[in-house]
Amino acid sequence: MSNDKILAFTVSDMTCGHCAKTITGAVLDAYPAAKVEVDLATKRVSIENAGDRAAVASVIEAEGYFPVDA
Ligand SMILES: [Cu+2]
Repeated sequence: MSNDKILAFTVSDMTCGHCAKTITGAVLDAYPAAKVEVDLATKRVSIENAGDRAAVASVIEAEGYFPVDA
């Protein structure tokens, strides 16, 4: 199930390029058609064309990070 709304999370424990890559990869594995944008400076992750907010948050949490609504 996908839709075209944009979800935005702040992930405070996303501290480096490796974290960004891990999170991006996990979201794309779950939602191959998604578009993921990461801004490390603001710890913000924007995700377009994925699942609902709770499901996408779960994917990020499964990697060991703690996304909060941004
Ligand atoms: Cu990192």
